[in-house]
Amino acid sequence: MPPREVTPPEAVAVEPGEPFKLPRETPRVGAREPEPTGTIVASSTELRIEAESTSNIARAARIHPRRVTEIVPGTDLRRDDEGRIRIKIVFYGPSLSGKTTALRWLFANVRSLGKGRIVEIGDELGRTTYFDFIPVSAGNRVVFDVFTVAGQRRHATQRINVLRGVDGLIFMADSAPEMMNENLASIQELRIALGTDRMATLPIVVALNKRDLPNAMPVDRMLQMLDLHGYPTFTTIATEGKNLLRMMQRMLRDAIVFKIGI
Ligand SMILES: Nc1nc2c(ncn2[C@@H]2O[C@H](COP(=O)(O)OP(=O)(O)OP(=O)(O)O)[C@@H](O)[C@H]2O)c(=O)[nH]1
Ligand SMILES: [Mg+2]
Repeated sequence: MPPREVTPPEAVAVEPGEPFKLPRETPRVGAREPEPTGTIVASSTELRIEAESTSNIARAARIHPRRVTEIVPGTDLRRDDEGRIRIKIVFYGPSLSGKTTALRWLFANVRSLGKGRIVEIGDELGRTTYFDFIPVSAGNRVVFDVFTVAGQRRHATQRINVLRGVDGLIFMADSAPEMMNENLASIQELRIALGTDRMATLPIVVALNKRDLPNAMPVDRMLQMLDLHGYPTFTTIATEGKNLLRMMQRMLRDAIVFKIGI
């Protein structure tokens, strides 16, 4: 059966720092100057984020344009005290898209890889306030440091800081139509924070999560709106673990090939 077409919601006005709400009667575009916090701002006509403050946060977080050595496999390796190569994987995406749920599932269910302790820095409602983290080892040569970011708009600084030194990125979008604005804002922020050269060369895998929702947006429509056609894409249900392992295997493989060249 062809996917049912769902009309995405119009972008709506959101005050800086305020949680996302569905359309107001009167969009308050430009009602207040955005505060210089890197906060994502959506407007009724276009979705825009505070580009300058996002770039400033990225600069402060020392996310520089890629150096040539970084794109030549095997030339920019980080090793720990035990001589193991460390590869950093980051789950990025808007709040509530399922990043922590996916990491918890992988932590609980993947037996073939050695895992350290899971670290979650979140609030009492389970929303990440800084990051979640697990080290995952593949043999005794490589350790993947797997992080999730804090997706809430107000945690832009923490989120962008986690991107420093990223070697592989999973962009986890929410398939709920009413979350499309959040997905768009998040990918825009990511593009600004990483810069176009890094976006073009970094191994990136797309996870379209919450595919169990009866009104999940059609895959093609999501990829087109987010301009993510061409990346390896997985439809996932993080609460059930559906496709998470396949998605993760692809991410680890791409990151290792990119980083080490094997
Ligand atoms: N229906 C459905 N719910 C999901 C799925 N994945 C996650 N959820 C639910 O979505 C909510 C948010 O999940 P989290 O994993 O905490 O989201 P997050 O992306 O870590 O959010 P932040 O930490 O704020 O960035 C939880 O109630 C999850 O149970 C899914 O595939 N389907
Ligand atoms: Mg989380």
